Amino acid sequence: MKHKTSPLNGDFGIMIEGVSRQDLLDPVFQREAFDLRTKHGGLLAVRGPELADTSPEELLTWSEVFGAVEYEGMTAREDKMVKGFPILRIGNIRDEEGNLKASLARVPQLRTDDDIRYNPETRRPVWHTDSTFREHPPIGSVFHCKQAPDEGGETLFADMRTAYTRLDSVTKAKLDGLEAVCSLAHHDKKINKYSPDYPILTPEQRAANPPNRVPVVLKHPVSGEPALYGLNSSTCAILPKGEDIAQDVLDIADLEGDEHESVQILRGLLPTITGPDYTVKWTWQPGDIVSWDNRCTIHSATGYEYEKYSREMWRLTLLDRAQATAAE
Ligand SMILES: O=C(O)CCC(=O)C(=O)O
Ligand SMILES: [Fe+2]
Repeated sequence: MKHKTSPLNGDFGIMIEGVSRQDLLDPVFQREAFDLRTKHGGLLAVRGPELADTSPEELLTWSEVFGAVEYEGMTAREDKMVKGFPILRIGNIRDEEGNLKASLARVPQLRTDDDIRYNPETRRPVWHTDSTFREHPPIGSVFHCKQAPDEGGETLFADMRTAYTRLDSVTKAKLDGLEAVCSLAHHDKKINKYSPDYPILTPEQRAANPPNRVPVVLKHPVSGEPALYGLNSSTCAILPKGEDIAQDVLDIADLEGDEHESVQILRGLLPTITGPDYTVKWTWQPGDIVSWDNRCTIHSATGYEYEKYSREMWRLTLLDRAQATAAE
């Protein structure tokens, strides 16, 4: 690679600097960037003076390097999408009438870097893997910054490959045999409990969205390396592989929003695996493009002064190419 590269935290995460818009379209650069991301635990940032002007087409081409871009949901959220593209805006920007043009979820701002570590009392930051409740969870995302707040709005990433590697062999063997039960109904009810405007699923929707099960230790299909996997707000129980979930456990999870105590086997690790040895705090500059791999990283948003600063991010979701083809 002829560009300057800087590791972000040991062997987790890598940044390539001096990247041009043309580089994003160059197959040789693309290949090298893909390999660098794999080697560095599934987290890659590119930065360069002209990247703030990256077009939707260029971003789409760049995203296809890392997976099959998802087009579903485009029409449902049209006002929050870059017109005509599978690109979701995230942030607090509004149109002339004052309507939000981006998907906004308010979360606390980091006060100090100590706040990066998961706090079991507040259950924040909301560290997660995206959408494991889906039958084919997305394999990653590409996130591009158009406008950044002067302070805050960082995205946090944690290294689930190292998190697994550093476990003792007894814990490893125990986790290897487990599956996370991930339910959309549970996820929505949990959010609804602290944010009552958030809708919960109707009984019909619940029936149409049964929980999805994912391994708690996922072997990465490209690198072959195992990583901890499957923890987010939809994770309602953790069970031995193949063991049925009792209907009453699922009902309590979906209808009351209460997580089964078995989830603690993963959640209990969070304070350790979101400590400084495992994490990257990415502070956005306009133009930055970060690509993360959901199969070996977890991430979290952080807040900023929502009335004072503007944040505009463009997000593409990546699917496994095999599944994306099968669905066509
Ligand atoms: O806004 C952020 O920094 C991260 C949001 C997030 O979790 C996501 O896009 O999946
Ligand atoms: Fe996310």
